[in-house]
Amino acid sequence: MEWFKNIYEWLLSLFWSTELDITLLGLQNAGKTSLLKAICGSDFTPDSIPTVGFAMKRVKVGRVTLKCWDLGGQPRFRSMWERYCRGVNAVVFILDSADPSTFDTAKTELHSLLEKESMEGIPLLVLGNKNDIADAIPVDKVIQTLGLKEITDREVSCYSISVKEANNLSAVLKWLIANRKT
Ligand SMILES: Nc1nc2c(ncn2[C@@H]2O[C@H](COP(=O)(O)OP(=O)(O)O)[C@@H](O)[C@H]2O)c(=O)[nH]1
Ligand SMILES: *[C@@H]1O[C@H](CO)[C@@H](O)[C@H](O)[C@H]1NC(C)=O
Ligand SMILES: [Mg+2]
Repeated sequence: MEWFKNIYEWLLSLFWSTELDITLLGLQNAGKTSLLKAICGSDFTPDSIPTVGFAMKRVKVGRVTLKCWDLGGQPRFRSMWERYCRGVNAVVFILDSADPSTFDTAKTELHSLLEKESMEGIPLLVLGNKNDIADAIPVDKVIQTLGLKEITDREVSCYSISVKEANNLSAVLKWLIANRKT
């Protein structure tokens, strides 16, 4: 539908013109790179940060900076996370909601991240990705599985999305524009 596409494009331009520093995290295979590509389109040209020592991608478009890396499996780089999360306007945590084998680790990683001093008060958006897959758990199950009700010290929201089908990507952009910590 043409009008729908235009609203999405209008939202995207509003998004890129908002001063935003966002960290996008999740386990490997959750859909981080796909999400970056989906919202950046042809502007997707990440720089890697060679001095960092772990695989972080950074994309800058307009007034938005998105920093992204895999959680899990690299505990010795945890101090780096502090550095790259400090002062961000929002944290986006993405889960593969169709892969139950990752749920426990995802919950542990998310909660240990939120304990970090640099994360204090930073709004959190949790995305249950791959809702185009029949087995994907619905949003209430994502909330339960990740223990999101236990998080009471900040703004938390959760959407069920599909990067592949572009389900709820508008809601993600709207949330980030409206709920960023300024
Ligand atoms: N079915 C489906 N597959 C997806 C979706 N998003 C990502 N994928 C696939 O999941 C795999 C991992 O995605 P990727 O973006 O590389 O995950 P990352 O490791 O978090 O960066 C790839 O094969 C993607 O094509 C989605 O919404 N639905
Ligand atoms: C959008 O997100 C809401 C809340 O997570 C969910 O109930 C709904 O099914 C999602 N819609 C689509 C099209 O994915
Ligand atoms: Mg990736």
